[in-house]
Amino acid sequence: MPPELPVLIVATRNAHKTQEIREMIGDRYKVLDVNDFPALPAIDETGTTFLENATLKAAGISREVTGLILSDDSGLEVDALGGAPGVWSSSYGGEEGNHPKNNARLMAEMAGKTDRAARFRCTMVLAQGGQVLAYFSGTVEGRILEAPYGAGGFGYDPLFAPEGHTQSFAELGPEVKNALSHRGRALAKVIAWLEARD
Ligand code: ITT
Repeated sequence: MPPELPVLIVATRNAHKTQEIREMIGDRYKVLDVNDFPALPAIDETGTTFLENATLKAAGISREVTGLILSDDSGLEVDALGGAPGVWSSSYGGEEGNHPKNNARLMAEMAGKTDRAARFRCTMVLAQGGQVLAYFSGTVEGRILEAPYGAGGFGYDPLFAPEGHTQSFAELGPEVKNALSHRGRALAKVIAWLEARD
């Protein structure tokens, strides 16, 4: 029998985030998320920064579940919108986690804007037993497209083309996205930290 992999629990209800993290972690860890622990309470994201919310999620879940916890708080910052939707990316369209409504609002707000510069940011926090172990961040610069393109990814991916590409994250597919993305860049630092520790 092959040895059991250590477990990493992602403090998210967003299965897309978990899937991307699972693909990038490979066979280093068995990746679960809070959907695998239905009795867990929801964590209120009352922070005003990615780091505050990532810390609330990782520390909160690590008080409830034994083991290594990783949180991901992320969002899209658009220069022409003064950095919005930012920390509030998930509910920009008025309803938490409603990606079509979020994208429709982004398209409406960006109508006629010539400055299309934007970036995704991701902050990750590792925690265990209620204690924060370390935090990491990753950013990818890019631009907001004039219309949605592609069916891959999630969230704002059809509307975001990373620097150096004309296609959206949703068109480029998971391999290219993971290699360039805010989440991929933050997670590479997490993996390096864990490898140095273990
Ligand atoms: P959890 O809090 O349970 O982790 P969530 O989706 O609500 O799930 P956040 O509060 O961090 O997570 O909000 C992140 C939002 O930012 C997400 O819902 C998308 O709207 C957007 N987002 C983050 N990463 C993205 C990505 O890789 N591609 C497209 N949109 C992304």
